Amino acid sequence: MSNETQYQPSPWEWVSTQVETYERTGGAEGNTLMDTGMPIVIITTIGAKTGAIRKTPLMRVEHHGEYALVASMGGAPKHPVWYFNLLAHPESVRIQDGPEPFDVSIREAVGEEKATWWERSVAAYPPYADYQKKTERQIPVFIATRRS
Ligand code: F42
Repeated sequence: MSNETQYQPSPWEWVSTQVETYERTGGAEGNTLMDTGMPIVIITTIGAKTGAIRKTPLMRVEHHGEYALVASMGGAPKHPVWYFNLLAHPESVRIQDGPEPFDVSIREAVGEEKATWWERSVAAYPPYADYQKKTERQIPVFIATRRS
């Protein structure tokens, strides 16, 4: 059977458990990063290679109904795999921030727009600043806008 359109949970158990809890409770539980109390959202992407459905918790960085998706992965030297999923299938991205997921359009932030969203991201989740110091790569930021 093809993997296409099948959900493939993250191989990291703490991540797949968070997604499962969030979805089962419509965002009422599993809605923060561990015990930090800082809110998260779940994004759904399509695997660049497999075509499988991938679900990824990210910190909630929201401003006037738009969201930043910060590909920080704790300041690791490489981009997270979901970054490449976004590039490969930008038309198939959803966000869940509460009970129901919704479709979004995405664009990678550059220049002044990136600087503005980076500030918002660090305000929402201050460790992003440390993650950027830890790595030589520029941490990518996508902006996601709800599709009407
Ligand atoms: N990560 C962030 O980057 N930013 C955040 O703000 C963030 C917040 C956060 C909050 C809560 C939480 O539970 C996790 C959080 N994370 C955050 C971690 C995040 O959820 C991801 O786990 C992390 O960014 C790593 O993403 P990843 O896509 O690299 O995940 C790896 C471990 C993974 O799932 N690998 C899969 C595997 O099987 O090894 C492959 C997944 C995949 O999409 N494969 C593609 C495909 O085609 O299916 C392509 C495969 C390829 O090789 O290209």
